[in-house]
Amino acid sequence: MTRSPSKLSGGLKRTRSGVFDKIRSILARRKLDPDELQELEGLLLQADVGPSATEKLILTIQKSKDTDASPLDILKREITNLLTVPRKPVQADNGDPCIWLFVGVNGTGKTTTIAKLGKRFKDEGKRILLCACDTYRAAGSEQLEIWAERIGVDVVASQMGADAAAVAFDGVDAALSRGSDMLLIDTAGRLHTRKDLMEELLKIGRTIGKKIDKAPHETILVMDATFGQNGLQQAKVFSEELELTGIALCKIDGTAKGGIVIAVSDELKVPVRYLGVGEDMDDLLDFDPEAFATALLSP
Ligand SMILES: Nc1nc2c(ncn2[C@@H]2O[C@H](COP(=O)(O)OP(=O)(O)O)[C@@H](O)[C@H]2O)c(=O)[nH]1
Ligand SMILES: [Mg+2]
Repeated sequence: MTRSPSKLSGGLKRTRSGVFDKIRSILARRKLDPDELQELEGLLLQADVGPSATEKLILTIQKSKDTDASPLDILKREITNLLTVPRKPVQADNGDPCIWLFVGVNGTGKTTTIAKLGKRFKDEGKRILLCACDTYRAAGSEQLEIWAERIGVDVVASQMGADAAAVAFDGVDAALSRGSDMLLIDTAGRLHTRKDLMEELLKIGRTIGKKIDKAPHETILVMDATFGQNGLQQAKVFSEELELTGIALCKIDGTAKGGIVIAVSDELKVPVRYLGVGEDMDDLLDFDPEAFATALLSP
């Protein structure tokens, strides 16, 4: 995100001009009285920061009321802290393709995010292969195939109704035989039940792991920022079942409640890695906690 601060502040426009404008004006005062603190608490909740993170932020401001630091700086620092979740990277063994699995509810932005990342990695000179395991919906594979053609990378796909783990198996085979650097695997977001979906995702994971030690190396949960606290509840289900290594939070441009990023980091303890700020291919930003906190609290 440091690379494109203006894209970041553009993506956060709705959030900044909504609740965070009000938050900024309260914080502009040097000392906050109890009423102002309560107002601030209400605004943070309104911005979807969530009860747990809101409480931490308010407590930090309260505790530092006798210091010289401005409430705005304190809030910025504490938001940065809450957003800083350490990564636990799993390195691919030498020569193995790096396997990334993308999971999440339907419509959150999985396929689009894979296309954005696929293009980015390709532009960096990596050999990219995509794999379409959303065999549940007719359009599931097609969308990924269309993106693959647009960004000029290959894709392994199958018929609707095919066994998703079998498609993942073929994808890994193809990545190995073609010497791909990375395999990005798209998955379904909805099956008959939540249990079916989780079992399918776990089966895909096991299948990949049998072929390549330590794979999948990344399991990215794709979330829709406009879902707010509901999205967070859905995310908890995924994080209970799967070893998530990161979160891509899409459609931050479409919400005034960008505070959800803080709730997600605080409650899931999974690092937000990417922010989706639009539908174009270059509308995906690397997440940087400090840059985010600064952009959130800037006019
Ligand atoms: N505004 C905006 N739209 C997005 C973003 N990411 C994805 N979308 C749109 O969200 C819709 C669903 O995305 P898709 O990738 O098909 O979701 P999937 O069902 O999880 O694969 C599409 O119309 C995308 O263009 C984003 O960051 N911002
Ligand atoms: Mg999709």
